Parts: sequence; structure tokens; C-alpha cells
Amino acid sequence: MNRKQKAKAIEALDRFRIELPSWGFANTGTRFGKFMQDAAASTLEEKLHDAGLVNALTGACPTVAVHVLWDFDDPTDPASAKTTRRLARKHGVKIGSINPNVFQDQAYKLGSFCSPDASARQSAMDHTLDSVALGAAVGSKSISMWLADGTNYPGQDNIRRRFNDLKDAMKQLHLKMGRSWRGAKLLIEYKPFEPAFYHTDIPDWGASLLLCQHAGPQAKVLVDTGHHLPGCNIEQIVALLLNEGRLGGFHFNDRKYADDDLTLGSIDPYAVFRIFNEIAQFEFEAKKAPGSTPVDYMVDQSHNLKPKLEAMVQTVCEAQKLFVKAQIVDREALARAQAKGDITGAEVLLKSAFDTDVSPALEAWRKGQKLEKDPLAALRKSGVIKQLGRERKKARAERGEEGGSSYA
Ligand code: LRH
Ligand code: MN
Ligand code: MN
Repeated sequence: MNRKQKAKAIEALDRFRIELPSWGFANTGTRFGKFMQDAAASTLEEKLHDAGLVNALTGACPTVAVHVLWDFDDPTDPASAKTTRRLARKHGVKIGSINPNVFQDQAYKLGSFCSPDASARQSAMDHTLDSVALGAAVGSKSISMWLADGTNYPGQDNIRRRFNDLKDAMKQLHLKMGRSWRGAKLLIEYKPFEPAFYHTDIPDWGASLLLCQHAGPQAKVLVDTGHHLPGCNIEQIVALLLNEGRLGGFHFNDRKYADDDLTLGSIDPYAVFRIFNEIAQFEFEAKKAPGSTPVDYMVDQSHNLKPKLEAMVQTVCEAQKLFVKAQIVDREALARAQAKGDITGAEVLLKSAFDTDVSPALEAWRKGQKLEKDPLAALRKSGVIKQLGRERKKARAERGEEGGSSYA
């Protein structure tokens, strides 16, 4: 990479932040079973500790998303909000997006905000408003709504009735957030399948966008990269949402088949590059500083076999690398190639940025931040995972727990 590209990349890296999910540090499994890791985090404090460690290694992850029912014994307890804020500070991070949980309780068998049962819909709203209060109390800036709502068989329920109830609920939520949690974003995530297998109530970005437009200006679409049908052109979704001012953020992970939640770029790094490329292109056209678009980059991965800390550092470094590659595309030359209809030339410009070794920029940026040159190698060499494994195994045994807290 040349000097100009390197300088641009370093400037953009200064602005690049990616949020870690508390649940990505805990033991997880598949529906067939769980394989426990001694070093996996059980308590919220352990999750914040691990996030703090990843932030210290990468310098790019100052916030941690929390999942309300998995992380808080009593989300309505003001003392626990205070303690959480303090614990986060102790580990050098802040609380990021708040993820309400409107899918675990037995009341949600037929859905949450879309349930045919008015009392289930009310429970979903009550819990979400408790989450809003928690978000404001812990100093978070957003709430991420993901619903497991949907049906399993044709004819099971009225698709339009369900969506209309959801629209009303999101509007009410937006209104209430505006009163008690000013400036916070209402992020609405979509997913075309799982756990519902016939229809999901927010299947795609179109449905999310409709909900956002109905709810109000602070409502934005949350794109989880694993939540698309095979072959979907995610970067096009990103481009169109940017155009409408409704791209709220990402849940980054990689996948081969479904919502696999693998580490970012492990399967298709070029797809991630193409997403960052659309954002960089938008910034170039809007004459905005590189990396300045207010989209929330968040990790949402939960692979159950790779050591959690390694997986997280790997994803963050991969995100930085692919983000930088998108920054160095020659956009003037691209515009010229596009105007001439030079299809090959235009594609070559993208490919050559993607193929560029950007490690000089990453290493220079890390040096400037007094970070290790290779955060993953540093973590693996440090022995910290083994040490945490010993400590946490002992602590769990003392608490009489077997494998630690889980994801669900
Ligand atoms: C659903 C999802 C959603 C949840 C998270 C744990 O598949 O992506 O974001 O909150 O997983
Ligand atoms: Mn997600
Ligand atoms: Mn998911």
C-alpha cells in the first residue's frame, strides 16, 4: 500500500469502533448439546472483564452489548444498573446496546408483540420498557429489538394482524423512548427463519424499514449478516438503507448455511469487504470523513468450540482489516471506470484494494495506540485463557455450578 493509502487507513481506523456482545463470552451450544469451556464467562462481571481484555488488546471495542435476561437478575433494580455501570468502568468499557428478551418466557409461545394473546403483547411491552429504563440508567445509546415472532404453519395466524400490532407497538416504544431516553436509537433486526419456520414477522430489511418509518426518526434497521437467505446481496441492502438514512448498525458474524454465528470473514471475507465498500462509497460521495458514518458496528457471534476470547479478537482484527481495505479503493478512478462502462476496470479497482496487504497500516495504527502488533498472537502467547480457565473452573465449583451460565 502506498503512503497516501496508509495515511487514509490510519485516519479511518481512529474512528472505527466495534461493539462486543456479552453473550459471545459465555458458554453456548447448539440444539444438540453444549461443549463447555473452562474459560467461558459465567457472570456479567466475567463477561465485562473479557470484553475489557479484548478492548485492551485491540483498542477498538469500548462498548459491550448486553442481553437483558441473560445478564441481569433483576433488570428493574436501579442498584443493579448502578453496579453494572461501575463494573464496566472497572474493566475499561461502557455498556452498549440493550437487547430485551421477548422470546424465552412461556408467555411468548405464539409470539411477543405479534401474539394473538393481548397479555403476551403487554408482557413484551412491559419488559421492553423496563429495558429502556435500564438502558437510560446504564448510559447506553440504543436498544436492539430482535423478535422470535412468527408462525410454523400456513394458516396458523393472520400475518397482517400480527404486523399491524407490531407497527403500533414500535410506534409506542419510539414515543416512550423519546420521552425518557433522548437521542437513543431504536434498532430493529430482521431474520427470515428460525425459530419460526413458516413465516417470521420481521423477515427482511423491507419489513424492518416499514416498522422504522412508522415508528419515527430514531428507529433504524439492524443488519445481522447471518440473517439472510443464501445468495442475498447484503451490500445492496446496506447501500439502499444508507440512502434512506435508516442504516442503524450491524450484527457481524459469518455463515455458510444459516445463522451460523461464525467468526467474521471466516467463510467469505470479500462479502464483508463489499459491505464496508458501500459505506466508504457513501462517505466519499457525501464528502464525509472516512469512517464517520454513525452506524453501530456490533459483533454477534457465539461459536461454541473456538475459545471465546480468541474468536472475539480474531473477529475484531478481521473487521479492522476488511474495513481498511474498503477505505483504500481508488474512488475517483472507480467513478471514471463506471462512467465509461468499463466493467472489468471497475471490478479490478475493488479487487486490487481487497488484495492489498493492509498490515502496514494496521501495525502503524496499533503502534500509535501502544498496542501489540498482532493482538491475536499476543493473546495466544499470554496464557491468559488457561489461567482464566483454572480460576473460573474453581469459582464455578465453589458456587456449585457445572459449566457456567449460558447463552439461553
Ligand atoms: C437472533 C440474534 C439476535 C439475538 C442474538 C442472540 O438470531 O441474532 O440478535 O439477540 O441472536
Ligand atoms: Mn443478531
Ligand atoms: Mn442471529
